[in-house]
Amino acid sequence: SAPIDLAQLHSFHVALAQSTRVLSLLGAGLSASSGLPTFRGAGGLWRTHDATSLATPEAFEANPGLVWQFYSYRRHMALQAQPNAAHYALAELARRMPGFLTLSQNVDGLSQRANHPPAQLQLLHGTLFAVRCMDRELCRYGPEPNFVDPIVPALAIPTSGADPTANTTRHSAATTDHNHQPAQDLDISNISVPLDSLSPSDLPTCPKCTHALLRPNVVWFGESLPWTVLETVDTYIAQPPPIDLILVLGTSAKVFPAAGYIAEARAKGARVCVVNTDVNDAPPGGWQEGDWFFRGDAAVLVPMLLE
Ligand code: BJW
Repeated sequence: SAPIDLAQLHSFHVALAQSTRVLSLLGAGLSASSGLPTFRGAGGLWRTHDATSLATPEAFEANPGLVWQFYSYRRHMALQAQPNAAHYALAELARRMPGFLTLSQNVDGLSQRANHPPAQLQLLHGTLFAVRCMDRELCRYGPEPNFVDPIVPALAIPTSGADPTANTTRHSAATTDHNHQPAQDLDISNISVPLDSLSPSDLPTCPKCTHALLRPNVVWFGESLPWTVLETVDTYIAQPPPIDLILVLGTSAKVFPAAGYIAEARAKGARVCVVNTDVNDAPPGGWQEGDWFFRGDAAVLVPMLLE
């Protein structure tokens, strides 16, 4: 991390001490030092795998095996990871400030595992650890919590060591090593390989209707965020007194409507504090007078800011 500007840190501490209503908007950078790749940054999950080809309803329709393999890998990684000091500092702030609300774009479950008070945590993009039936009209099963890893045997994560051809040939359920290793042994390039050997019968099936596939309870591009979440956030923003601060932590702030909450909070008079390793990731609309920018690892900086 770059050396912290102590004058800026002091000015932020003064503002936080005078605040009663604070929003935080979390992104993948918050979990980066827990070992989970970000989406768009260096080493990002989607640098070699086109996001829109995996995180859309159309992709699931076209190749549910490939999309499930991607999510099975992400579930496995997230279960291996531990919350970091930033997750704990935010949970602690929530406990001491009733007017604090966290809006998390992260689906990794780490804020929950850091005991963030659930009433002050809104999951904008859902969670990896719940599933629902693809048949929303007749069946409507879920969302139901599900932490089983692998969720079905065919989605066990292959280890790169187990099969020397793992990085160049396609995996089938038959070549999968069920005694999987920690996530860091895994070569992510595996998931870009077409999984034409995975048939729908290998994939998680709805226990209620017993015929439709289950899907992860995340928000894909083109899908609406959960209505209850949108309503809770809108009510929080509309309700007086005005919001004092919005903390924008480890997000590229490129995905809407999440990124739009920064401007909404500003419009209510909030000052903006950004923590990011990349100085170029300005909030939408650019920097403004009175903003704070702390460059570096959120896991180091967030606890310093919130102490
Ligand atoms: C560190 C660090 C360290 C690294 N410390 N920092 C307005 C304008 C244009 C388009 C739209 C618009 N409104 C809606 C759209 C369309 C679309 C959209 O936003 N497109 C944009 C790409 C332009 N939005 C949608 O489709 C949304 N739905 C919608 O609008 O529905 C309308 C509707 C209404 C009614 C009925 C039907 C429809 C849905 C968006 C869902 C996004 N879903 C994903 C996937 C979730 C599942 C999964 O995880 O697989 O959410 S996309 C992906 O991006 C994921 C993330 O939550 C999200 C944000 O990414 P994030 O967290 O910011 O990660 P990165 O990688 O981008 O950034 C990491 C940052 O951390 C970087 O800045 C690093 O520098 C930094 N960093 N290490 C601190 N250690």
